[in-house]
Amino acid sequence: MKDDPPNTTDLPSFRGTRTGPEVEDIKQSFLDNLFYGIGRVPSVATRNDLYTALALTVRDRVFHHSVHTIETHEEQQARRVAYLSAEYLPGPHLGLNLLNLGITEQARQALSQLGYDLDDLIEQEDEPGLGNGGLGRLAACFMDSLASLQVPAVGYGIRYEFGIFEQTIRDGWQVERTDKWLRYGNPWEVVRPEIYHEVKFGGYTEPWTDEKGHHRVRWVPDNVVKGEAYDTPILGYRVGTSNLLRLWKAEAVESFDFAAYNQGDYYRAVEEKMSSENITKVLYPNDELVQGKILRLQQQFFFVSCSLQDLLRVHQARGGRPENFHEKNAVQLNDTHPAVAVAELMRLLVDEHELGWDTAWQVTSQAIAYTNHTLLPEALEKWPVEIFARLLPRHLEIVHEINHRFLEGVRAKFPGDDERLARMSLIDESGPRFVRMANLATVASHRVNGVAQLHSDLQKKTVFHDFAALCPDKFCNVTNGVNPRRFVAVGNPALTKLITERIGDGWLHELSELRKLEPFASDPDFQNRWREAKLGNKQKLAELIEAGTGIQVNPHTIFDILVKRIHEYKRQHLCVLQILTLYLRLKHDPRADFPSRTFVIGGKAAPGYFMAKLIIKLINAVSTFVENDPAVRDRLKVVFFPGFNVKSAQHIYPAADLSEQISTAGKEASGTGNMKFALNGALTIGTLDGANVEMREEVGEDNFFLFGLTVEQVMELRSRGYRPRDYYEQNSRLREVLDLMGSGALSNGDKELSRPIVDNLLSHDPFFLLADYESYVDCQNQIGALWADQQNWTRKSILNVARMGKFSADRSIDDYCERIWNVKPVHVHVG
Ligand code: NBG
Repeated sequence: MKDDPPNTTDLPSFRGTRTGPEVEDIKQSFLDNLFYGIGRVPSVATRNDLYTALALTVRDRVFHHSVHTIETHEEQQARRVAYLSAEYLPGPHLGLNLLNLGITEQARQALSQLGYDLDDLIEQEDEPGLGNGGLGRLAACFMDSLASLQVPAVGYGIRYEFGIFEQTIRDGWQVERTDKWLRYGNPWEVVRPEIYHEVKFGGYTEPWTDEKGHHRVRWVPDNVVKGEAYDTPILGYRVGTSNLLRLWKAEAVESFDFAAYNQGDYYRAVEEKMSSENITKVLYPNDELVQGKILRLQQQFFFVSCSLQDLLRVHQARGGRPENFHEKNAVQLNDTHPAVAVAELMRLLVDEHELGWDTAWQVTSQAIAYTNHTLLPEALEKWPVEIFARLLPRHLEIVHEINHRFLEGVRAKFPGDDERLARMSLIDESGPRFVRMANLATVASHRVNGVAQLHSDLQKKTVFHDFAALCPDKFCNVTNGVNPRRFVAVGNPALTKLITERIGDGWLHELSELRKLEPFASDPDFQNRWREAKLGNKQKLAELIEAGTGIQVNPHTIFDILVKRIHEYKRQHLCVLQILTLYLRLKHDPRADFPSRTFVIGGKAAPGYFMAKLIIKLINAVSTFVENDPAVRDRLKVVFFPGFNVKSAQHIYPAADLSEQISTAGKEASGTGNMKFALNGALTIGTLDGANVEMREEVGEDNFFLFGLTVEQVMELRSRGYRPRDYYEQNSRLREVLDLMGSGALSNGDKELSRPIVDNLLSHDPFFLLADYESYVDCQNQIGALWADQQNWTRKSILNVARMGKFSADRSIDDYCERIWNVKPVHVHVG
């Protein structure tokens, strides 16, 4: 037996059977994994056994890349990115890993020779729902792109035992069920019991003087929890690089409290184990008031502390010193969830590594950068000082010290401006005291970015106005992007084949190559095939819809789709107003001249967000209402698609004709669903909000359906005094729709059901639905008219795809590397 770790030249070749790319290799290793990986023979193997054997087969090949990546990165000691995110929504791994390895077809053949169907096994995979929506999905797209661009990176996060709830619909209402994604195990992760860090909570601090006479502080915690590393390899597209997603699971430091055990108190002994493990039990759904939820602050601190300790450990193992940590590490905060990293890195550097405050601050502020993902005031995190102090007494002292020094600088620049000081302070003292996490992140970061140009501009005018006045150069923009490998190549094989036949497959590396499609936009043959691909995707979605809801939809109608988290600012209820407008048109004139439509709406509502849940109920009520009316049933369908997640998204985007991006201008930071739809050939109806603005610039205004107020108009209307009831009174069409909603007709005579929505719209309408209604309905009518001209529609669809190159997450990552991280790719050679 050889004990020394092998060096690169000893590593098994990619072409050996265990990790080889040929059909025979895959067949053999699939059977080996079935027999020896999970101890099953084909005659008794369940579908999940077969899936697991295939996943292990693919994982072997991914690990082959991982070991080469680790070796290369160790050798080169390059600067790397640490992406800190409380959420990741990676979606199912199997299909994408096959694509990235370039062995999808070989695997398909290998399985078919054994009598199995690849697509069937791909469908078997449950996805890790470790995030809420766009923010978590963006983190996953970024991990893919970092690896594909060969940027050394590690994603840090939390291994929630229960991810985002599963959504089912009962009697039209959302019902939440726990997401037991680990039920059948997870073949993609490997636990590393030897990589763990201890995380302290509570207790008190005490000053002491070290032998050199320096003033020091010691934190004496109440309890300590252990974070254990679970690693998932993230392979790039057709490259050697496979980076790590390292998620932390909380464990008790001791499995049993032996003192308690010895006293015979068995239950108290196990209690600590249970309460420690609670920390990573469950993901918090967003859009709820989380203020004061101690467990959430525990989660944030837990994963941040593990991650920073881990980074420092690796840095030192590579010969680095704490004072040059920032030279080797770019730490990105994905929103404010990991913002406590600022105080924790300072604590680690000052208290544990004995750096002076100023040096530690240099290191911290040059290492850390922060991405802001929303301007909604209720989503800007702040923690009651009292809770913060109880859980993180040392960190509160550090926050106060940072604040003290920071405010001195502000005072010097703006003497006598106490209001400014109060606004910029890390502590909100206007009422009960809070720690403002966005301010903490902003003060400490060398860069703060928004996620679309409009959002970044608004940031400087609104939430970060004072900070931008102090240091304008700190603020920049990086427009979001999405992963075309997952959302086109894996999700939409028909379109991928068509595109690749015309322009080759270079677009999967460099999305701007899609431009080469432009010359074919009016080519009748290409157009026909384009429509055929779309129709096939719509047929598949129709099957899924029928299986999930029992509703039959006609793939020849316009598939008009709105999928995203349910929120009033995203205005799913504006879409409902449009549906009822069409309904009433049909009732008034059964031969009304507009194309038949299938509306598909999907998304989860936060369990505690009453209005969002009511909107789901309303959509379902409208769905049943039109379905029960034989006079409209064939012209208008409304489907609420239950359980929208990454996996179902991969079937939904490819089937859309029309993408609804209808948030109130100024509210959606970027949106990324908008990009996924357009890349799959949907035309967009949208407001000038988030990344819609840039998408419209790229695809051309003729190829984008714009409606609604601009940000400036919204602000102007608000300051003038918005009176939604005026719109109701002046627009008879709108009045009829709202009256229908309020009449109880949609809900078997129950007038109370939609009352909160109708009342809210008539009296406050904080998201300006009524103000935008007319423009929206007019725009929808134009879209209906265009549908009749299929050639023109298809031409616009092709042009949309051709001009979406900018919205690859690869481009976003390039921008981050250049504008924020100063990190360069490292080529990994796989033998
Ligand atoms: C969301 C925004 C989206 C944006 C994603 C990713 C949060 C806090 N923000 O508009 O609402 O696309 O972040 O940047 O989830």
